Amino acid sequence: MNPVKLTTMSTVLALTPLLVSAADSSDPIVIPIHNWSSQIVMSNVVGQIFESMGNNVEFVTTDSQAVYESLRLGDVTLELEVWEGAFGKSFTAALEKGGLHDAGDHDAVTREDWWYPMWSKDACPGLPDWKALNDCAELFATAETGGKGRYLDGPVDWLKHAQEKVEALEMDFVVINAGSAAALWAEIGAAEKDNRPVVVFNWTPNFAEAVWPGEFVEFPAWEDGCDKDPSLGPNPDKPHDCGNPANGYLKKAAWDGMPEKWPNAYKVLQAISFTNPQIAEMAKLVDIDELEPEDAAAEWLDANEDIWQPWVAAASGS
Ligand code: TMO
Repeated sequence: MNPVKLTTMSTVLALTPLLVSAADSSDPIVIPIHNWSSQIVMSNVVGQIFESMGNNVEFVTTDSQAVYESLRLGDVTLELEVWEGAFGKSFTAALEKGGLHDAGDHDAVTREDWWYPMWSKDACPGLPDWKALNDCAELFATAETGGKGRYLDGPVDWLKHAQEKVEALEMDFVVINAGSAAALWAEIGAAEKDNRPVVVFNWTPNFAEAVWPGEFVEFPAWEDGCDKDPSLGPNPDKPHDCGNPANGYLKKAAWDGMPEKWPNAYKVLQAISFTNPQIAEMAKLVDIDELEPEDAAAEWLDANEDIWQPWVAAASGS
């Protein structure tokens, strides 16, 4: 190709954006997948929406804390479920370093904390107060916890700081990490058979609330910075002496390069906002109906065109 032609072509290319809206790159949009069902299904839902717009999509399984560093570097393109309780700290730290940004809130309000099914309260009627829970600690003891209560926490990458909380509040509980979300549901299901008191990590929105009525333990109320500043919360010498936010956010996050590289997909990402019932339903399709995440996503999209098609229309029409 001679230089004259090149010049002509780049002139045409330079004018193109004025005539038609910019096209998305054909490189894959990389969507990270973690270890709880709503996030996996939602990621597939959004991936299938992008594919329906002609985009290429790639899913990668990543650690749910390390993902914020990957996002800063552009190794993954977006994150669909930034839960304030579990990931607020990692997300904020990554924002301060730069390279990713807040791509807006979902409508959903979230909570993640110690939780029990209602039969635990029959055995320990002072619940949901955390001091009452602590006074009942031995009711929650098992052979492995030596007279102290057993608290089954989530997988380690959700970093709930339960051990620090137990120490800061001087609780008679032993923290055990579940290997997977499924291990939490197995623990509740096994306890249900003989109404054995249990306390486990749980969250909302989730499928579990439709299966096992229950409540969150009420710890000293969350104050911003309670996870860092010892002076906040009842123990003046230690951080982590309060509950997680009771009305937490659920955010979307994006790599800073996304708007320029995939402008149409980015507009859809901005428009996306899921509600509590929608997210609980996504988890249910996998955890109760036992669909594969991909099929759960296809089913969700089929049943909810009125919800997601306007997001796509708004992005392409403007
Ligand atoms: C991150 N999670 C929703 C499982 O708490």
